[in-house]
Amino acid sequence: MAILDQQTSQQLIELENRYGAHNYHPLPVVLSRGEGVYVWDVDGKQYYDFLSAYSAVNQGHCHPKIVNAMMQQAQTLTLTSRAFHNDMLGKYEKFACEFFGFDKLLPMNTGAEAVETALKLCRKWAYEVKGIDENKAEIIVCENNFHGRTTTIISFSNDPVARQNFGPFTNGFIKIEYDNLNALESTLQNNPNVAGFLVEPIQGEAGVYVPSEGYLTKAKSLCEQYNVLFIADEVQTGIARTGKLLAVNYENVIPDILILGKAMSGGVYPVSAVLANNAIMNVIKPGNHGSTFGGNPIAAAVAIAALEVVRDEGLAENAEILGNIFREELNKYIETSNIVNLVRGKGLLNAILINDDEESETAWNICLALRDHGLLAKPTHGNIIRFAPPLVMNEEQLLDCVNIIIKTLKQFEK
Ligand code: IF1
Repeated sequence: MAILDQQTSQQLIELENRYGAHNYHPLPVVLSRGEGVYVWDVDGKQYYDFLSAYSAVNQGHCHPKIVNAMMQQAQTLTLTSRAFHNDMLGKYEKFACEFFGFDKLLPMNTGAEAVETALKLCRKWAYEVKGIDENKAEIIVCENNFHGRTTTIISFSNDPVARQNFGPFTNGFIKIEYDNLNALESTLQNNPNVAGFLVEPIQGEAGVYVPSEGYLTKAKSLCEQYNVLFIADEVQTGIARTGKLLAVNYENVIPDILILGKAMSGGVYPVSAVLANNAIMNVIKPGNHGSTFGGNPIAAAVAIAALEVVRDEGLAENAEILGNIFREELNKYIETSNIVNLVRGKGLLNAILINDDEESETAWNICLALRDHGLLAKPTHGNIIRFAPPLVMNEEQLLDCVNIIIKTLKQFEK
């Protein structure tokens, strides 16, 4: 039988089990098509996508403008490597630098690569500009962070499943409690070799933890006071997801280093980037860093189109309005619910806390029931379910989803 013949969900899941590494535990649904806020499984059943590929599909599945940009470029010039110039990279770098307000951009592909790039940039700046002794630089990170899956990045994770048996780990990181300014200040006071502070403006994977009002402002101010770089990981919170172009915009904080990924391409192609001003980015010289696909012509064309969609379709404004409606409706239900403790988030990055312990299967079972009711979501940790639909959703669709979610949750009321 030709491998691409129509196969059932179960047959396709079995192919993955047999031939694919078991590094995920997906919800049992096999998708074959996506358009806007909808995805369809191999049996033609339609779902609202309430995960958006972990906030990579902010512009909606298969956005025509972005797909067309990719198709046009793919028929023209796909990859030159950086051994030569090409006619797309400079245009993209200029467009993105002006879009986010920075002097320079270093193009990469995945979020983790961009985080690694930011760490290298921060360390190099620390040795060559701040004057820290070589190999002594420390970077402050937060407990319960998620910044990717490379060996260096998991070196400063405290998720045992992400770390177990992957040592030895990379040194040079100090962990502090998230949303704790005293911890940040005392660490800065007692560690003269701190080069940077790497932080998620909202901790996504940890369970959509929104820090206290003013945390980012004060943290940036402490970084300035101690000549330490404020590094914002906006791979998940960026590109309009939280109701502003960047989550740091809620406090008018300008990071020294900005990390972007995911929706930088609308989920059409791997595109990530690190942005900084010349005083920092100019420490990078030829041969210091790179990647075969970083800044390739397709990535450049796709990223310009994806960012134009965010701007032209007012996705940040839409996310802010719909996010407020979403939390308002969920909070009304929570007043009388015994299965949901709270809803939290900003814009269309939200999560609910299920009234059961972390080890229970309740959140998972709720997601299975949501799937049966035509909405796809997945727990982050144990008893927390993240809700993050594409930002192109309209109010009617959102309220339809709220009804599906509440109807489903009521089935689990104790
Ligand atoms: C998985 C969630 C996890 C990220 C932030 C960097 C990266 C991510 C703030 C790395 C990636 C993805 C990775 C994916 C699941 C998803 C995720 F929070 F979004 F849900 F894991 F925490 N910084 N997040 O969120 O970007 O290399 O993946 O392009 O690894 O399971 P990447």
